[in-house]
Amino acid sequence: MKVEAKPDFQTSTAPKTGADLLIDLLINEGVDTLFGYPGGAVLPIYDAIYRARGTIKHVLFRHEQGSIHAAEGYARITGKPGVVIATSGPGATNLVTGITDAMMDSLPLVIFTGQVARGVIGTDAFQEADVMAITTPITKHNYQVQDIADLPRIVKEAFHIASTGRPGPVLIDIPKDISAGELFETPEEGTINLPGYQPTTKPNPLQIKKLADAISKSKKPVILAGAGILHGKASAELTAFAEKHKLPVVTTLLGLGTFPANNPLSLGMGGMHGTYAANMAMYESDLLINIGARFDDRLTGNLKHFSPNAKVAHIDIDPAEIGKNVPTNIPIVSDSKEALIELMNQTSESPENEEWLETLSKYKEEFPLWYKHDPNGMSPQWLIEAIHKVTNGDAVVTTDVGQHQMWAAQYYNFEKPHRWVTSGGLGTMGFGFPAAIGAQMASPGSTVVAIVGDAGFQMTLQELSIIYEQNLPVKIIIVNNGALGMVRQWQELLHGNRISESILQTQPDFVKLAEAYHIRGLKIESQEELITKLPEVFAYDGPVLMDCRVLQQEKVFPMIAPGKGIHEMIGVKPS
Ligand SMILES: Cc1ncc(C[n+]2csc(CCOP(=O)(O)OP(=O)(O)O)c2C)c(N)n1
Repeated sequence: MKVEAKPDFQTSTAPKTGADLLIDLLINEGVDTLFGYPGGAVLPIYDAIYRARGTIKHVLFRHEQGSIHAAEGYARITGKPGVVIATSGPGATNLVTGITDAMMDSLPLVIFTGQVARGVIGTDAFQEADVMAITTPITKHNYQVQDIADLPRIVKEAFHIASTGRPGPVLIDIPKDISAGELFETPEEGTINLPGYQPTTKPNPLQIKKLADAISKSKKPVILAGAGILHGKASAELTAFAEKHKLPVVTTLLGLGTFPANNPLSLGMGGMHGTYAANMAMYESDLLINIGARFDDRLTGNLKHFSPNAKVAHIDIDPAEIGKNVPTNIPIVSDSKEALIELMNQTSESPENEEWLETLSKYKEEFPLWYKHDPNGMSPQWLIEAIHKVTNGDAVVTTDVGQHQMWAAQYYNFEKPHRWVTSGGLGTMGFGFPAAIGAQMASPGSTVVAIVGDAGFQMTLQELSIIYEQNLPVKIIIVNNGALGMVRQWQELLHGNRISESILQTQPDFVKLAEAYHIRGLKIESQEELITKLPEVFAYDGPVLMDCRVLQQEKVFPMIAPGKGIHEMIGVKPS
């Protein structure tokens, strides 16, 4: 049953409040959608949202965590800040995982939390939590509004900080007496006053020259492309640059799609479950050019063995990233697009690297990604390939965290940027499905597929309500192996096969569950069934949940075990 809101708009004679001012400021910032959940401390804001109906859309999620992951999906697709509202105390603390996730993956968010009235802050008032202390380490910046006159400036600064430099989450905590307070005069328009915040976007020409020289002298160059390429909208420049000088490209997990997977220069993803060619390229390289990646440990493996012979160049808009994990010879603080354009202008000579390219081609040919086909069951890797085929590789794919995430990364073959939405840094189960909601809202014309694990989906599945309510045609593919698959894999390989608490002894009937939320549900148990149903599901103009039963024992290979170097992959070939 769909519940229609009553169109009983009031012509309010109530005085304008701090909350009304807030909504006006959001509209001025071009915000079209609010992802949120109400409660006592934000009631004045929700009253203002009610009065502003028709000018700004609010989507009522069923859990604050759902709302913030949706905002992350929206931000990943649009590049614009996702805007979240939650109440004080438990509403705010339910956002903590999403805020941390956005911080780790550099996603722009502006988050509004309600706070108890100024006079009772610090008294353990009802639903009080010290949100400023809790979120200081997980936000790019946070504010607590102490004076309504500051609100216009704070909102302006928050959007600016969230979306410039290295993007990230910014939180604004608003005490209830401020949002409920009557506005006797309209505060002055906000102006940004941030003398200490001046992100460097243009590269130093001398450093660019150094890198250009290093490229022309290199015999074994390799580019590592991270999500900084997405933030700089620099995929076209990256492709042009790599092609011009025949530079092979490895992408990070979050950088998938920044360089087309089918380009002959693409080595695929590097890191723990990356390709052999990508990892050996980084291991053997004499010049590693990192553009917008943060050298996280899942990518580098044991740092002692990471690119031991390479001169390292690192282009990043965040100076704090450079030299943080890997000693860097050529540091370049810059926006990725600006740096690539400058490099293009300055690099006249290409490296003599034919031998290197041949070696890498051999690695690609000899050690491709592999899996065994089992005629009696459905391989999860095959399932991903089938989704790729039916969507022509053009869908927006969101995932949870676990084996299915790695198979999606390995087998969806991303050709274009802004099609891949995953939780890379924090590795948050429960991310994929609500992120798909935000991605679909951001891009109504796109095919959006949420590829989720049977465990992770159960962490945020309550948002099934939203896809029905908002009529979002998200396709949910549950890669159902009856287990916490990735945990099981590690227990099998690294903990003597002691399968401790990683098998899901009972499962809901996912099809009935979908139906309970008014959407179509299908159970798929064989390849044949999938082949017949998949085109139908993707042709259907509405949400569908597919519970796909895959082989439980299947493992993600190849793999770098914890503590090992990138050249020590296991499972590179079928055993
Ligand atoms: C919130 C959260 N809790 C725990 C983990 C640890 N963890 C990583 S993968 C995984 C198993 C995921 O199982 P499932 O969602 O079924 O996906 P699969 O690995 O089977 O594809 C777990 C428990 C996590 N990443 N996030």
